[in-house]
Amino acid sequence: MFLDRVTITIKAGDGGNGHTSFFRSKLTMNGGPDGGDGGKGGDVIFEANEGLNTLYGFTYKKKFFAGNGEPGDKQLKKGHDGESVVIEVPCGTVIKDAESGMVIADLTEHKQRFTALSGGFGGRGNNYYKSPTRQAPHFSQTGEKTPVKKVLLELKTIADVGLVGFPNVGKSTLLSVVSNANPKIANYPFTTLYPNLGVVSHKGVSFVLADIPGLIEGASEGAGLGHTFLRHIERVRVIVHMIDISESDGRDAACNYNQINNELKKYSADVASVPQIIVATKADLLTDDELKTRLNKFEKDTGKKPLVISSIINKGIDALLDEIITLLAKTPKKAATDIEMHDFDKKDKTSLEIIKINDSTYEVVGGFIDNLIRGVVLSDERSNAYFQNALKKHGIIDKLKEAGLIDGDTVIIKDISFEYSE
Ligand SMILES: Nc1nc2c(ncn2[C@@H]2O[C@H](COP(=O)(O)OP(=O)(O)OP(=O)(O)O)[C@@H](O)[C@H]2O)c(=O)[nH]1
Ligand SMILES: [Mg+2]
Repeated sequence: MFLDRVTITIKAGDGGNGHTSFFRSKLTMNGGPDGGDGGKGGDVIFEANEGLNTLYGFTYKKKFFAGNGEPGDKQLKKGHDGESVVIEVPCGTVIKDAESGMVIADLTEHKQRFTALSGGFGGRGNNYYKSPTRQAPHFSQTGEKTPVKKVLLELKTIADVGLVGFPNVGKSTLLSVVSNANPKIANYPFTTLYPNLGVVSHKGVSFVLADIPGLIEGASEGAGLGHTFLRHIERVRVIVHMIDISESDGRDAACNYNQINNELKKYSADVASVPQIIVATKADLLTDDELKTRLNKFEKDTGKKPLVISSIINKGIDALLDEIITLLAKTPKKAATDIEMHDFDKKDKTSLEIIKINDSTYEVVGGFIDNLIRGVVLSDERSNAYFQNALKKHGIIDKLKEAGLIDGDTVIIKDISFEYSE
């Protein structure tokens, strides 16, 4: 099975919580704070692998969560870091933020890696909070929490040359004749259901040739096997546009040629501007005179003079390969997909929203609060006092007042609520 587009869910590991403890021994009853820091959460990493050529592996497994950091412990023991998760994808996989549709990575080279999400920081143990004025901090910091994200993986075949044309014109046959590939060939349309790649060596030059499933009118809008396969010619440098000059399917060759070009244009201006070599196939099915007449008509209708081949009797194949390597030498390699500047891995530490729940109750939510509360243990009086001060210092109390907060109202923050007094 071939799969070239899939959405998966990923999450970096949360940071482990810091620990609160005090040193104890036979001789020391009231030692200093010795709570260790929590471990860092694992990362989510993508790695390209040339041994894969489909995203099929994601049919059943669509969730990839890295390990959480372990909590710190007494005696200043730091928690273990969470294990990173490495997700293998085929070369040519473009990764997009499923929410915004923006491209965040394009993995083209074997073993190329991209860290999509980094793990949350571990919380500080109480030892960190000791100071000359605070000898015995009874609180530690919780680990940083990481969000669940969705990414869209899209496979865009990496090949130098793409074979394009109506179904049944002989694309797979040509691939099988010139390369090491062994695609399925049959005398009916849509035999090829996904792109096949083959390596061609000709006069000391080698290039990758892709056989793309047959296109028909309306492909750019999803007809036939649809535009999903047009994606696979986005990266080719040369298109070999194949037409069946024997017209064995009863369709006019020039008309087919124009229709395919229209589909390419409708799909993208970039694809439409890729240099083309036009190839008239199945020449062996015509007499010399018939062939001449058909070629003249094609030239009159389109203004183009195709190369003539027959894959079956090996006619014109060498000349075609000559033409391909000449054109490839003149055509620069395509630049990698533009990565849109987009902070996909951004951890929200600034958002703040006040929700009025009823006349006398307000809730404060957002990344700013989540981050602030990490260092707070509300059961600890001093920690709580620090938190209340921070709410004032960062203008949150003022914002609540603007929203209507008065003496005696209730404020809810995360899983605590308190009565506000001036
Ligand atoms: N006589 C003749 N038949 C050919 C030639 N090339 C291909 N064929 C035949 O045409 C039929 C279709 O060939 P394929 O290579 O499967 O065509 P395709 O373009 O890959 O078709 P789809 O995968 O359906 O898009 C098969 O029966 C081939 O044997 C040729 O040069 N001459
Ligand atoms: Mg085919």
